[in-house]
Amino acid sequence: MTPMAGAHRPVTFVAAPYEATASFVAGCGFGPDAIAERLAGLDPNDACHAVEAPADWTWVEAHPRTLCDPAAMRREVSRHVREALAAGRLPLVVGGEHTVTPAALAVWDDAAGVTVVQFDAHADLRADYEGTPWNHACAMRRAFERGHPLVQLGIRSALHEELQDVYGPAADGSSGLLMREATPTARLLTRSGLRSRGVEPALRGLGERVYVTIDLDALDPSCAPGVGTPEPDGLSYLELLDALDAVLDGRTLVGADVVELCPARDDGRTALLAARLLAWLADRG
Ligand SMILES: [Mn+2]
Repeated sequence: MTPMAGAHRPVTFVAAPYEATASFVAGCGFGPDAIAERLAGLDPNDACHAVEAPADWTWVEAHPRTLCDPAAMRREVSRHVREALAAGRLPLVVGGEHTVTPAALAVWDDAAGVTVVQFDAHADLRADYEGTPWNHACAMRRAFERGHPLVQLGIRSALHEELQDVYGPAADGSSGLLMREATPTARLLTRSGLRSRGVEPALRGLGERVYVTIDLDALDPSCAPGVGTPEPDGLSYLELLDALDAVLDGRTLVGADVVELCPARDDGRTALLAARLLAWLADRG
């Protein structure tokens, strides 16, 4: 049966304004509100954008912005993601800091069957940071420990120690690394690796079900300045969409998140980009 045009899965945006461990510039707790405003402003009749505003979407607040208890956050985000899935809806989590990702992932019992594809400037593989394992700098370590195959793309800031914990020692110990691989499945393509090799080497043999997490600092600060920990030499918006196209080619998006928008650092362009990105992800659901 041919699906009807526009017959996408309905979407639930799960706002998770969690901000307990910002390490540089605070403010990502205000990210979901800024994105909600831009999402509401997307016009389904806009003729110039390939991606329309999602036709059927709801917005739920997983918890209040003042919440800073990580266990309560995980419980509430998980509950809302689980409810969305049970209702046949695609859950798209809107952060908040990157710590919300492991909370969303907790709903999939078959972790090995759900590959996590992360776009980020930072590896976020630390065992703990500033006294807690629930720091944003540890988000992907938690996902990896849960047993999710992990693909990290566009990384340009990571410590030798955190990489070594997951990937073992670098073959040549150099800082100019392009790609790292580990068993069970984890792959990291640095920004340089992504530029020189393209995304395909990181996607070989990837499973069919994918959860995508996008830390907005994966993008170049020139197009996404509104983040708490900006890093030079990021992806362009188009590069990100092209890479996402490759990731989702022949694969199913089970859920996704867009995190780390910091409105205090933004002039509006990052919030708009985040809203368009979420509409794009909704379109792939
Ligand atoms: Mn991150």
